[in-house]
Amino acid sequence: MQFNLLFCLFILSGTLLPAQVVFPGDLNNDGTANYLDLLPLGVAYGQTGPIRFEATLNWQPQEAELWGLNLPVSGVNLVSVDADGNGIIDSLDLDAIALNYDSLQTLSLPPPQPYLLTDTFLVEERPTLELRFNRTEATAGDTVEVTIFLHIPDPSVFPPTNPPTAIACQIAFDPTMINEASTRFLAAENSEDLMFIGAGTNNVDFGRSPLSGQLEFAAAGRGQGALAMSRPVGKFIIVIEDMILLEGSPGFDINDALLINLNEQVIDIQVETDSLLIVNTQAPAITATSLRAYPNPCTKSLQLCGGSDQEVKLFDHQGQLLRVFQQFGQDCQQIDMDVYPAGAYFFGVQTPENYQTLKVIKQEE
Ligand SMILES: [Ca+2]
Ligand SMILES: [Ca+2]
Repeated sequence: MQFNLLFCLFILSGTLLPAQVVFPGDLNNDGTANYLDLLPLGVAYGQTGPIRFEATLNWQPQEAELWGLNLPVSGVNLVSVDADGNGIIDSLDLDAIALNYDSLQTLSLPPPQPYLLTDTFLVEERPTLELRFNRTEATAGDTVEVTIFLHIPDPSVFPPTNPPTAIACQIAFDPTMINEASTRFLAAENSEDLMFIGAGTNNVDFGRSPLSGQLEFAAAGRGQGALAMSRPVGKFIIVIEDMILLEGSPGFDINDALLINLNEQVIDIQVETDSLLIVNTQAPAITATSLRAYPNPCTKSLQLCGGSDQEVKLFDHQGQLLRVFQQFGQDCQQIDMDVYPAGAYFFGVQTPENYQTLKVIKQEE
């Protein structure tokens, strides 16, 4: 009888799936814990499997039993996605990503592989990931709220069984203009259904030091099509540096945007960034060199005065240089604005005393 029981146990253990080695926080088993690890969490949310005995969130190799499910495209076993090893994939597994952010590993089994999503879900009208600033102009010390907004032009293109569920991107900017120690990520409005992770160079929440001038962000639904229609997916607060040497655009840009659906297929996406202009509002006293323009607002042309014997630059509201010309003596000169669309423009001049900008508005005729 005892022999039979032992035999049965032997047979059972032979059918158990082989042990894996996982690192908590490297959910996609690509060798590091970072924002991309939120994508598998969105896809596999709510799945359950064997718990990991003596699980810890410490960044160390941990043996675990293979789960019976893999991620659909990358093929990563769900045992890696259950980062805290409690047998259920949910938002608590986010902690392991945050705790071990940017840690590297080569000892997982199977060994780490690049996270390659090779399947594309084709849509005619591409979604757009946008950076929306709550103001168009800011100056030293100002706080700017930036909404990361996902625009889905036609929600009906996504089958209800396979909606977009997770998004990730990097956001680049000019670090000399932004006080990076003050950057903070927040949940977007009405986003109880979204998990998110955001990291910056000085973000103490994650205790890391990646490249200056870069943020990393990801948001994911909880195993549902949380991203099947237009909505804000995240938000961050930036503070403009107290000492600004240059005026113009802080160069915010979205890179490597990745939108995936529940089947872990990639949906082609475009990116767009609102304009933000950093200006110096510490207005200098009017001197012979002070720039003045009239009429302002203008329609076809304006008279630009001041800036004597200096090179004057004309920028659009995004900080793009449009034209460079010379001011002579105390004279005013007529600037033709007919060639530009309606909107805000800036003249900039480096005088012997300071750098000045002058905002002018061009109106429709
Ligand atoms: Ca990873
Ligand atoms: Ca878990």
